[in-house]
Amino acid sequence: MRERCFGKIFNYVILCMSLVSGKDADTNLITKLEGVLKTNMSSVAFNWTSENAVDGNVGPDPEQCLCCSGTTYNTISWWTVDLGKKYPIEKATIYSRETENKFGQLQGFQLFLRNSSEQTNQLYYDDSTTTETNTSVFDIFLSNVLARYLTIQKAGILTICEIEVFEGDCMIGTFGEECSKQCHCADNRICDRFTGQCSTPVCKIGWIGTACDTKCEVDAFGENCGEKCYCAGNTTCTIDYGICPDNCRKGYFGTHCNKVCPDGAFGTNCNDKCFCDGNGTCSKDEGICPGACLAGYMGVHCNIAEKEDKLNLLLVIGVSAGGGVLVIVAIV
Ligand SMILES: [Ca+2]
Repeated sequence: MRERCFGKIFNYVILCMSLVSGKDADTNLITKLEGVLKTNMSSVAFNWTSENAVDGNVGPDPEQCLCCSGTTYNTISWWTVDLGKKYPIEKATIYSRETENKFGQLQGFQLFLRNSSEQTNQLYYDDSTTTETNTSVFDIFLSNVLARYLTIQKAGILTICEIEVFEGDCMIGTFGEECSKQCHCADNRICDRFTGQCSTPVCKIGWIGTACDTKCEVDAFGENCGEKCYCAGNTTCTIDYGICPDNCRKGYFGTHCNKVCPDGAFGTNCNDKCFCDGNGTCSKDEGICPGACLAGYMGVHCNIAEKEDKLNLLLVIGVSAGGGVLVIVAIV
């Protein structure tokens, strides 16, 4: 039970507060979904129709109250309710008819749940395997199973005076209608059943928002998405620790590719150097100097030493084989 009651007002109104989930205390979905849910059963005895098990009247004498659902005798008899949507279910309470011990029209039943019409029924409770007897009210705890359909079945005659289905909390990390949305709270803390607000206002690294359900934008990572990475090409880093899959973008280096190359360095992993004139430094990506090269250097990136350059460009233009004249041209 997740609710706490703090006192009485005028001796009859009890003020209760939900501690974590935001749901109303002990919400009976059968009451909440009146007019929405649909019931059905395998056969109808007398006029004890399937709706009688959800009319709010627990009986217990079906002949007096006309408030119970009852089948005729069949090999397998069943009663089912469709809640319309999936809900996390904390508990189901099933009320038998008066003198159940004499008639045995509920004992030995099985409870099945499923969350879609396509899914096959999943068995969640089998009364035939319990040793408890002389029971007229069955409380079945379901650990917040997400389900839309509940089916009760047994061999022979099935009579149910009332069923109550109590809404629970979504599993950790989920919230919203049908628990279909995901929250990413730090330390796997729970979030509000409806709004997704984390119980502590801290998200897992890489997520932001009240419900911590918004991923860091591209190239952002870390706590509150407060850091930025610069990966090569069209790649981006992981949202938590900011790791690039390959190289850094030209002009950046470091574990997260978020450090700018120091002055005088450029290119992939800042491995190339430039030598610009004066206080100028080249662009960090392509290594272009804003003005002239430093004296003694030349080239697009001002990283070719002129002396070296002269040697490199000393070209043997040709050799005259016939005249035996060797022509050497030095381009300075
Ligand atoms: Ca009833």
